Amino acid sequence: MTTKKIVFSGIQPTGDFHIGNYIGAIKRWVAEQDLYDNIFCVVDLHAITLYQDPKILRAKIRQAAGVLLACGIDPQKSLLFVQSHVPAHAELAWILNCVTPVGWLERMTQYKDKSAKLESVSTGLLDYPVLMASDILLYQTDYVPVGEDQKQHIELTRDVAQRFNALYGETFAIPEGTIPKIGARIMGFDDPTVKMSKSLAAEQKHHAVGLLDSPDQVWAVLKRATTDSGKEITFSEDSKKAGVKNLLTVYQALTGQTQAEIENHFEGKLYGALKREVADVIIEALKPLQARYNELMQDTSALDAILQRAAEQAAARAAPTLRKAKEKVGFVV
Ligand code: ATP
Ligand code: LTN
Repeated sequence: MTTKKIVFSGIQPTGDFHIGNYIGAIKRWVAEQDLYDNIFCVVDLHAITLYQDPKILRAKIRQAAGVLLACGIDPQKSLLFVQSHVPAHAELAWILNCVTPVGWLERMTQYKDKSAKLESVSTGLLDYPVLMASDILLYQTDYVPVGEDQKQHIELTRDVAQRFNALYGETFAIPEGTIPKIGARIMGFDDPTVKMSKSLAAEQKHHAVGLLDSPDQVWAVLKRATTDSGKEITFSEDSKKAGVKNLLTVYQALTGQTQAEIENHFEGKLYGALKREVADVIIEALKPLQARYNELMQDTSALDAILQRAAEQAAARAAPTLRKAKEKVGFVV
């Protein structure tokens, strides 16, 4: 029997999951479930690096887990749990903190972007990537499927693992980030110069399509999507055409068609038609998952039971690596 490679990935319960999260990450988690030994985590410890209203956070954690199950994460094939339910994540993060130079963290572009907008920056925000390294390294992960924005954090995870291994001896597997070929960075529909994100979606009405949005809501966003003053519908690299390219990329990721097929299909059509067709493809993709979500959330006790069982299993799987790390640094274990 060949043992399957281990996949770990996480998502923050910081808002409503959007089509960028789906295309960049969740869709692949689901599609590749049979190939790997999968561990997926709702990273609530990461979420509080920026203040969250406690009541809303509690609801969003369950919503996040519910949406992932509705998207097709199968608890028979994958562990799906909540990060704070497994204390090993925070424990290993502390140990890794002690081998991570502050300079490495200050260089992270996500930290620079997020901290620039704040009056007061928490230590947690700076430390965010070390906690992420802990998530990944605890499970001897081989692959980390994420969107492009997480590439730098995965590199840091590898550096931290290598540094720990060099200082204390072989302890952690060195993971590899896997970025999708299509849709690694879906841009905001209202502004194709910025990455679509949950935080911007909360502030800007026409920024993103949420996975639980109604057909009317989807169309309200799509019909206002930023395009340009031209009329060619092509996958052009011209920065002026970034809006059109973004719409085509969403279309491509959801239909699986080639760029040539898509450009052919839209030849001679107007931007209005492009927006309508992209909206329809999104609405169709969301329909089945929304139906499953509504069913699942009627009684959240089943969901809570899944999360609890998975947390126990995750804790058992994390324990040997945490113990090894503690032994290596010289703790009495
Ligand atoms: P926030 O605004 O709260 O930082 P986010 O929308 O950036 O949230 P995350 O929870 O940070 O979402 O990311 C979850 C997963 O979705 C990660 O793998 C991330 O790389 C991916 N992802 C996030 N935004 C996009 C995007 N616009 N295009 C493709 N993948 C994305
Ligand atoms: N930082 C990630 C979320 C995350 C993650 C992880 C992703 C936390 N821990 C471990 C992959 C592996 C983000 O998407 N913002």
